[in-house]
Amino acid sequence: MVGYAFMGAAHSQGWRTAGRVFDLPVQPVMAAICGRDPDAVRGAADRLGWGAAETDWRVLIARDDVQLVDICTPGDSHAEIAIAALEAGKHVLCEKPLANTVAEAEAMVAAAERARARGQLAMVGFNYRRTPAIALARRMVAQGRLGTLRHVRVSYLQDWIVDPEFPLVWRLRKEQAGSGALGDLGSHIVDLAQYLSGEHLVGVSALTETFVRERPLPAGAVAGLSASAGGDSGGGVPRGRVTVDDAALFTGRLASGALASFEATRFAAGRKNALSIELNGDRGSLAFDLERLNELHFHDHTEPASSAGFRRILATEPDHPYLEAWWPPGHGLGYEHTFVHQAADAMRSIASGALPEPSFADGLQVQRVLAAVEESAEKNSVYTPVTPLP
Ligand code: SOE
Repeated sequence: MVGYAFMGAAHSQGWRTAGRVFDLPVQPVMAAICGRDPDAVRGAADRLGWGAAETDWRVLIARDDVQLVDICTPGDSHAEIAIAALEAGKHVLCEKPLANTVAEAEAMVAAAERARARGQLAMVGFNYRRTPAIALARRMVAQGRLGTLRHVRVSYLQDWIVDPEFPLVWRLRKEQAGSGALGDLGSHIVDLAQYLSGEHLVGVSALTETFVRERPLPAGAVAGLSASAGGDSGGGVPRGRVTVDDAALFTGRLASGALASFEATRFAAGRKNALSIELNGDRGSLAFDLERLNELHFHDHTEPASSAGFRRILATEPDHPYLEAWWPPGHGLGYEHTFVHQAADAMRSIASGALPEPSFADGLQVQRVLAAVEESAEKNSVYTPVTPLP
């Protein structure tokens, strides 16, 4: 694994646990973790359960005991590491969004296609697909339970930068993160909208905003979503420019003609990690809320109006996706389990040779939607087509 901050810890939890819960055809072995600071990466290796620590990712991918490289770094290094790892014959799992630009994502897809011919995996880490209730929703849509889809309504709301004195961490710098709430949160909900509907977005109309344009520079390294500003030596804390969006709102058209709406923001005070989805079809609707992630709400519109209405399905039963290996019925799962499921699915794809989902091509498709959103926002919401995959 390259990177060991918040996402590195989450992915490590997945690798540590997957083979102990699921009956996997091949087992993950946590060979080595990589980061630039020798003491910090050694500490992370011990804490997270990795066998060795490296300070240069090129050395990591050259190791004979490394067969898969898991990339958990900021987006500006995804393409370089992923392409080098694939060319070195390694499988790759890359954290979302796949890249910072469409051009990088295209180069990654080309490398993934060459690698696929050699039997290598290239998968992107849209972990929420692996929430049992979301995977169940996908199954129900594919079974036709919603009929013809009319609407997809998704939002992903956080509030960790509402305070204008929250420092200028890497996630607020375009050169490292590519974009702000759009790439970080918007990429998840675009992926989920397309995954759940089974369709691609064909065009979007968008607004983006950066509410706080300057912030104090951070004190030292930052992991996760908390940080403090640099020390004040009398002259005030130095400040820098925020170069990404704080919020992105957009509407979109799916290939079938269904309409979708999206909201991604880090300025929804009181909303910590609130991802909600609703799908409406002519035969029914589904609703999901990440803050109650074991529940899926279903309305069957074919039932008599006198008794129809949303009912709660607890996605905790043995025949629900991923639940066969967990606790007895009704004993719920949490955020971290999505990473366990991701690790298990990666192992299964490697063993079967099946194209992993989501693939790098899926990641590129999302990247093209994000680019269309940015283009539309620059043109004051002009409807902008999404370049289709070949
Ligand atoms: C920060 O907004 C973040 O950590 C995202 O980067 C993750 O993808 C999401 O799962 C939680 O929030």
